[in-house]
Amino acid sequence: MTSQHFRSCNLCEAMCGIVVEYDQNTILSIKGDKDDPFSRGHICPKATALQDIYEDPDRLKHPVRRTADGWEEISWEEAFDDVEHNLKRIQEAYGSDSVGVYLGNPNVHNLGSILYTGPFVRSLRTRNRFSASSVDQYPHHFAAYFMFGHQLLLPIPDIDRTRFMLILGANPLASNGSLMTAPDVENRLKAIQKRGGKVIVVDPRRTRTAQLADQHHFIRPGSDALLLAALIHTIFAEGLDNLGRLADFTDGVEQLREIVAPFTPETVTAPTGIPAEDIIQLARNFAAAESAVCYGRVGVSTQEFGGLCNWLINALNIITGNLDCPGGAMFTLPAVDVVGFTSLIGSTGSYGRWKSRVRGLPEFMGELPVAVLGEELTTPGEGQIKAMVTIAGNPVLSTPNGAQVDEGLAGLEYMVAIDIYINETTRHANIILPPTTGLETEHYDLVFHVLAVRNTTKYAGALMPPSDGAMHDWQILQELRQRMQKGTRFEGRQDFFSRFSPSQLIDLAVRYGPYGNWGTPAMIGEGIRLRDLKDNPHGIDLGPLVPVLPQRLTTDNGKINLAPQIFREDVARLIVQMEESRTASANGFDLALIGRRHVRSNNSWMHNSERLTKGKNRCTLLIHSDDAAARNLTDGETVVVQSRVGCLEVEVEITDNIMPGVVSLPHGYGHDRDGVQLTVARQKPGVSINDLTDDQKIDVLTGNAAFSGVMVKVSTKN
Ligand SMILES: Nc1nc2c(c(=O)[nH]1)N[C@H]1C(S)=C(S)[C@@H](COP(=O)(O)OP(=O)(O)OC[C@H]3O[C@@H](n4cnc5c(=O)[nH]c(N)nc54)[C@H](O)[C@@H]3O)O[C@H]1N2
Ligand SMILES: Nc1nc2c(c(=O)[nH]1)N[C@H]1C(S)=C(S)[C@@H](COP(=O)(O)OP(=O)(O)OC[C@H]3O[C@@H](n4cnc5c(=O)[nH]c(N)nc54)[C@H](O)[C@@H]3O)O[C@H]1N2
Ligand code: SF4
Ligand SMILES: [Mo]
Repeated sequence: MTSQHFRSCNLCEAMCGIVVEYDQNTILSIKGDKDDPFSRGHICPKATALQDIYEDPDRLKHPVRRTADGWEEISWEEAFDDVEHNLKRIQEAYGSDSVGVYLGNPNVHNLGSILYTGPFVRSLRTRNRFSASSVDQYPHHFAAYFMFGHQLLLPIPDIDRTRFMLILGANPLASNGSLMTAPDVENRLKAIQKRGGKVIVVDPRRTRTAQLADQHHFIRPGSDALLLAALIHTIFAEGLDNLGRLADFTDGVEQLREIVAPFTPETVTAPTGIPAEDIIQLARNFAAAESAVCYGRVGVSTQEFGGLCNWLINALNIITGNLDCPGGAMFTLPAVDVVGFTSLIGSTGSYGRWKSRVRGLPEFMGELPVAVLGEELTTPGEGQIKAMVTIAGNPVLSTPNGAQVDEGLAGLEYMVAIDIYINETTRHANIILPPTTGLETEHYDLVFHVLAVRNTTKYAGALMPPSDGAMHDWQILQELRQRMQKGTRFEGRQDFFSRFSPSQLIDLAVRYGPYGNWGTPAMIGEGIRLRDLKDNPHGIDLGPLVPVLPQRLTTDNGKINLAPQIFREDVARLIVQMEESRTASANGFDLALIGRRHVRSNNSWMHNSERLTKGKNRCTLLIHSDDAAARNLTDGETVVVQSRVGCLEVEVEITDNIMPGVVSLPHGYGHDRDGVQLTVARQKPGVSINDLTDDQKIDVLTGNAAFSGVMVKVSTKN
C-alpha cells in the first residue's frame, strides 16, 4: 500500500518541503510538496538523492573497528568501551586538550545533533574544539557579535519585499541560498525584477545568479571590503545617508564616516577592478531605492577580509536605513527562539578566552579556527592533539591545506568518527560510530528557521525505522557524554538537555517561544505546541519578518555599534591592500584561485549518488580564454596547478565567464585516496582544491580560512 510522508529536505539550507511516497520500507518517489506554504512545491535535484543515501550500500550500519586486515564490525557496547577507554587514557597521559574535536556541516541540519553535541563536547573539557564554521560563516557571527551583541543575531535579506538586492560572493542559483533560507530562490529573485526592482551581482565569475541579474560586476578576489568602503564613502560624501528610526539606537556614525574617508571610488578601482563611475552609480542606486539590501556570503566570508566585509555590509544597510525594516536586512522571530533563549541566559557569544597553542589565534564562539588544526596535529610538544573526535565532518577535504590535516590524522594515537561513511577523513579513525540519517530521523530545522526569509515552523517524525540496533546521532552523543563523565565529579549528572528527547525539547521550546501559549512576552500568542506542528505536516506560516529592534540588541548599551574598535583597528590592513598592487605576484604565482558550487553536489559527501554525479566531469579548472591562450592551453587538457602548499593535476575548462587572472575549482573532491569506501564517488574522484589552499592564509581578524584568492600557477603537463 502506498503512503505519503511530508517533511523538509535536510540537505541544504533551503528547507524545501518534500512528499515521500513509500510502501513500508521502500521509497517509491520523492517530490516537492506543493502544500508547503514556504517552498510551494520547489525542490532541486538533490532531494531525490535522500533515497540514494537511505539505500546506499556503502553506508555504514554497524560500528566498525580498523584492524591491520581491514575494517571489522563490532557491537555498540564494544565500540563505546573502546572509545571511552582510549579517550580517557590519552587525556590522563597528555592532559585534556590532547583530545581534539571537529564538528562538520550536517550537524546543523540534524535536530538531535544540534541539541546534544554541546553537552558531549563540554564533557571532553578540551580547548581544541573546531568546526566547519571557521571555513564558512565565522565572520558573519563576528560582525553580529560586535555590532549587535549576539553572535547568532544575523540579518537576513528580506528578499520577498526588497526593491534592490546587491549580492556579493554568493551564488544562490547553485547553492540554493545560505544564511538566507529561501526555497525556490530563483523565482524569488525574479520576483524582485517583476515588481520593478533590481538585482546586482558582484562576483569574479559570471555565475548563473549573475546571468539572471540586471547587472554583474567582476571583482578581484578578496577586494570586496574596498568596494564596500568606497560605497559607504560615496554615500556619506554625497549626503545620501539616512538612518531613519535606527538613528535613535545606533552609535558610531561619525567614526564610520571618518574611517571610510580614504576609500574613494578612484582609489579602489585598481585593486577591485571596478571602474569608479560604476561604484558611484551603485552607491546612488542603493541609497535611492525604496528599499535595498546588501547580502554577502561565502565569497566575502572565506577571504582575507571576511570580518571587514561582513561589518561593512551591515554598515551599508544601516546607514541607508535598510536594517530591520521591510525590504532590507531583517531579523527573524522563529517559533523556537534560539536568540531569545540564549539572550535570556546571557549566552550571547565569546571571544578570546583562550588561544591556539602553535599560532596563538584567539578562540571565538567557544572554538578555535580550524585553519590551525593541521599544525596542532603535526607540531610536537606539550599540548599537541593526540586523539580526535570527528562528528559529521570531513576536514581532509574541507579545510585549508587539507593534506596537512590528512597527514596529522594519520599520525594520531587514536581517532573516533561519528559518521555514515568511510571517507577521506574517517578512514583514519580507529572506530566509526554510524548514526541513522536523513529519512530515519525526526526533523525540525532549529537553525534554518532562524535564518529564513519568512517566519515559518515545521516538524516531521522519522519516516523509516532505524536498521537493526542503529542509534541516532543524539543517542550516540548522549552515551559518549555519560561515559566521559563517569569517574569525574560530573558523573551521573544530567544537564537540561539530557532529561528530554529532541521532540520533547522542541515542544517545550515552541510553547515558551514567541508563538507559544507559555511565551514570556506572548508576542503573537497563537499557542503553538508540538501537537499543532504534527497536525500541520506541511508546516505553518507565521508571516513575513517583523522589526525587532532595538529590543533584540544585547550590546552593553542596548544600541547598534556601527564602528566597533576591533573592526576599526583592522582597517589598517585594508589600507595596505589598497596601496599594494594585488595583481603582481611573487614566484610566478599569477592566478587567483576561487571555489564554486554546483546544484547537483553538496560539499564533500554526496558524490556517491549515481543520479547526482552522472554526466560530464564537474571537477574542472575554469580559466579565462586570455589566460589559457597565454599558456597555450587547450580546452579539456590536463594541467598542473601549483600553490605554496601543494600541486595537483586537473582537466582545464576554458570560458569567458570568469574574470581574467582568476581560476576556479569546486571543493569536496579528491575521493581516490587509499581506503576510501565510496564506490560511486571513486569512479569520478576529482581533486581536492584544499590540497592547494593555504592554512596560513586566513582572515587575521576572525581566524576564518581565506580560500578566495589563493595564488597559483597553471601550466601544461608535459
Ligand atoms: N576550498 C573550499 N573549501 C571549503 C568550502 C569552499 O567553498 N571552498 N566550503 C566550506 C564550507 S561552507 C563548509 S560548510 C565545509 C563543510 O565541511 P565539512 O562539514 O567538514 O564537510 P562535509 O562535506 O559537509 O562532510 C560532512 C560529513 O558528514 C557525514 N554525514 C552526513 N550526514 C550525516 C549524519 O546524518 N550524521 C553524521 N554523524 N554524519 C553525517 C558525511 O559522511 C561527511 O563525512 O567545507 C568548507 N570547505
Ligand atoms: N548545491 C550545493 N548547495 C550548497 C552547498 C554545496 O556544496 N552544493 N553547500 C552549502 C553550504 S555548506 C554553504 S555555506 C552554502 C554557500 O552558499 P553560497 O555562498 O551561495 O556559495 P557559492 O555557490 O560557493 O557562492 C560563492 C560565490 O562567491 C564567489 N566568490 C569567490 N571569491 C569571491 C570574492 O573574493 N569576492 C566576491 N564578491 N565573490 C567571490 C564565487 O565565484 C561564488 O560564485 O551553500 C550551501 N548549498
Ligand atoms: S534546495 Fe535541494 S537540497 Fe536544498 S533543501 Fe531544497 S531540495 Fe533539499
Ligand atoms: Mo557551509
